Amino acid sequence: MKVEYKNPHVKQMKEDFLYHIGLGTATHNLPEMFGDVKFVCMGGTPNRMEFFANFIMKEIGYKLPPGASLQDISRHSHRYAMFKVGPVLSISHGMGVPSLSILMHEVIKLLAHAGATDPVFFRIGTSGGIGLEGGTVVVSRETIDGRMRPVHETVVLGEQVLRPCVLDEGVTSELVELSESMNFHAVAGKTVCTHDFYEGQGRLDGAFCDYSEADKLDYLRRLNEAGVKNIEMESTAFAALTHAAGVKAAIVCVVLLNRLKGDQISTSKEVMAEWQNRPQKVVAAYIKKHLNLQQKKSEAQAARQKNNLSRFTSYEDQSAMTPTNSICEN
Ligand code: R2B
Ligand code: URA
Repeated sequence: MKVEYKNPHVKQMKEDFLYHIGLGTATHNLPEMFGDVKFVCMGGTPNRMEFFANFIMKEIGYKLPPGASLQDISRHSHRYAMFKVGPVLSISHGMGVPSLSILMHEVIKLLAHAGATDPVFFRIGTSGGIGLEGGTVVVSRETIDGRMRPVHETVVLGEQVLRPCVLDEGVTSELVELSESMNFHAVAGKTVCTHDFYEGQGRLDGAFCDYSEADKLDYLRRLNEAGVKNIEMESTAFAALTHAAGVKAAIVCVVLLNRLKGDQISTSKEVMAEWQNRPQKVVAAYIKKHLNLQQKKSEAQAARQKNNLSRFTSYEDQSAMTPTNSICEN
């Protein structure tokens, strides 16, 4: 199915410029550039998403022309970074729901203008763990807000709008299965999305804090009892806006620390870099698996076509000899 934007006003516009990613219908041939996109991978930082683009290039055996290197397609916007490797888009979304939300509007329109079909969206991120040690990977089964509601709350024309957060169960289950075969600890569960890293996540080390350590632990324990595995800052908007657009989505995050034990993140750069690659490995395994399946499907289809053609040829040869005309082959 083609990606669609569900906004009648855009359909009336002569051209559409996607300001924050620096691409437009009048300035770029979007179908040629993005019509083949099947996997949209998003994560916080430009650096991590450039790393992922190079990583997935090796994993799927994608070859650039000699002398060429990956370019940030959105570099002129100075807002988000975007890399394309065959059918894979790797895009940084910045921190927090507002930043992700702007990007989602523009990426969904980008894919709709390009005529892309059936893309799967992934968020590959970092998070704080609830009772989980650093390095653990969490595949989100559900995403809820800081008040434990499964909704993305936004304000439209001065009114509160709540959109349901829905992740794709099939993609999520496959990611859980793939993560279980990796050489690191992986779990599945609920993810909380907050609008702040400090007070929003019950930290004691922000510039302001009007609650006690006991209050903080009480909140985190309540999350734990509700099946929450991690806390981050984009998942509700990601799940709700992909669902509203009718595209499949899943979330895989690594845990940087156990929030039941502390607030500060002081792990070394090297260890952190290895941990941050873990969600990338899970999503890369999914992409590889599905590209292989697609490849096998098209090979089988080509073989069937060849077979049918040769049967048709031999039928013509035979019919020249035997005057039978009621053979129906399909
Ligand atoms: C995880 O890490 C960032 C905050 O440090 C935020 O973008 C998130 O969701
Ligand atoms: N990202 C978050 O949002 N929270 C953490 O504790 C760690 C990473």
